[in-house]
Amino acid sequence: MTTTMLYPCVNACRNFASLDGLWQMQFDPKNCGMEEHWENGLPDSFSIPVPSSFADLFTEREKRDYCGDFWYETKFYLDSDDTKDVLLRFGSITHRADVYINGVKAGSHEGGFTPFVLNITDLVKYGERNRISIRINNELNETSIPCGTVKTLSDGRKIAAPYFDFFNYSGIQRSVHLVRVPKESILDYDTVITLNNDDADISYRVKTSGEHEVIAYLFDRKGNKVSECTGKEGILHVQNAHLWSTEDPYLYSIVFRIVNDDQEIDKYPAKLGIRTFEIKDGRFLLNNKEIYLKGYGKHEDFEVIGRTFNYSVAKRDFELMKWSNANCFRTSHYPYAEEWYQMADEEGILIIDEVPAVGMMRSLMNFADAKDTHFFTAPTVPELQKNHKAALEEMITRDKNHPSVIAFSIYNEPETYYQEAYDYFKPLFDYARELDPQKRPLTGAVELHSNPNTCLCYKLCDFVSLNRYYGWYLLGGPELNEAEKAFRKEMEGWKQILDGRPLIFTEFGGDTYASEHKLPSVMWSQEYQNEYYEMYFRVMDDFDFIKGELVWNFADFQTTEGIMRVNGNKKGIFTRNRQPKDAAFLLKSRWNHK
Ligand code: CKU
Repeated sequence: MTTTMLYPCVNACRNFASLDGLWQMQFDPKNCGMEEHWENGLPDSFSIPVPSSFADLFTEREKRDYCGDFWYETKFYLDSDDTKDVLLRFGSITHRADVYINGVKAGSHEGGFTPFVLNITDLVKYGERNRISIRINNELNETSIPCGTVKTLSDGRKIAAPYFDFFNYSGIQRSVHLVRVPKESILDYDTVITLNNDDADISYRVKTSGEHEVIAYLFDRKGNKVSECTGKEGILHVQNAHLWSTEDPYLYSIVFRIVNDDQEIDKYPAKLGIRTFEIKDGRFLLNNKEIYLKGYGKHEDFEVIGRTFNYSVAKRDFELMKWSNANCFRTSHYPYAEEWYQMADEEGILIIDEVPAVGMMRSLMNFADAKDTHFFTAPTVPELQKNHKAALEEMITRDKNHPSVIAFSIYNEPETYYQEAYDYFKPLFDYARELDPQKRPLTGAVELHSNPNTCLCYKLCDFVSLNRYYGWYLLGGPELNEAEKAFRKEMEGWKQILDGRPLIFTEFGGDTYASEHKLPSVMWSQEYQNEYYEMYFRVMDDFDFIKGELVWNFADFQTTEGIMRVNGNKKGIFTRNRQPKDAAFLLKSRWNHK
């Protein structure tokens, strides 16, 4: 059978077992694992939690900063069941993996932020213990996203040198599932919603691995069946549809069944929100009503757990977003764990979903040293584009049915001012439009060098997304008034060329130390963070093509070490342990009426 990215579920037809827990791990700095056949058993391993970002678990710098090959191993047991296939599903492995079952290669995957699924039915020994061995590699390069490089130290040790501003957390960072599905099963589905007055039509398509009939059902929250349709494609009519919105994130259940007369072959249930999202006359419309985007650029990042998904941290983040009257976040700079999207559907928070296309300029100092690196002329570009395309496909395939996902972001801060960049991105935008059944708006975020006079790629976007640091990286502190003037001038430029596209800010902010207060303000103080944001809001409110503001960042987060960062990026509105800085109250009050 072909693989499926559907999130695992349990019912009479299918089930799963979690393989999360303590696995075995071994670093392979000499790259001898392959030669010595570590796929048949790790010679000198230690235990490690799965899922986890391994870096911050250790007390030794060499382990935290480890870059290169490393191996994971665990065992599992399965009873035989001839009626089902066995799938091994990884929520993500960062950045690439070769997977072996009982010493036999089962598959590989490139890209650290999307799931991959291997059909291991023929590799499993039933009624016996089985071994999963994985060779993982976390090196950065210019052929895969996110981009960066590797520095080799004089003792031969490698360290990651990202062209981006977040720590290169890696390992098996998301859950692992052993999934059992019927031989003939549901592989994927998509939905497109249209509203007709009070009613809605849900056009659906289901992909299965067989030829039997499919029936689709829609149930309301109380479990009452509200619609039914037979066929692999069809329309579920919903009378008096209860719409999904940020104020009232009502979710129905959509259920697909494969049937053979009275026999149920497979069944897959999922949540479904009835909503439309589009751009019209330069405005964002959610269910035909204008919506202004308010919120954050985020990271998957927390003390000790790094980028590992944790329900409690995520719940706290959603509570803080709602407390501050935000309605949206961008998954800067990579697709997040699937549970984020499930929770956003429930909580009524909108998502701009971003592919890990970050670091597309050669910068080792958080972009301050980067400009004109002619990134898109390198011989690595065709391979990079192939991996970028695959990451896009995996993200859109995975996330296309979430009501919370309103847009896809195809890049963060590449050098968009070269024809080569346009030629690189054009096919990726075309492909994304083809892949998304809901035809969500597409965007990409750009830094200051991509401005109205230089940017060639904004024309590919349905809305323009700007990352701007007037008053921080340039014209900061005593020059804040000058920053405001320069900022206004740039906005006048965009006004001339947007041609009906809305413009939003996907980043603006300044590093702020939570313990720092000063009157009059200085950069890094809480007072300055407030003044900085007040200046931005003054300017933004004077330009009506601006339709959203996502501040940078939701919370302080870990980065690579360097003179630009004080144990991480401190632009958070909240501290890394999720307590408010003063600016949180400013945003809360503004977003209460914006
Ligand atoms: C942020 C030009 C802005 C680039 N932007 C990218 C983001 O990942 C960084 O964290 C800047 C910053 O705080 O410098």
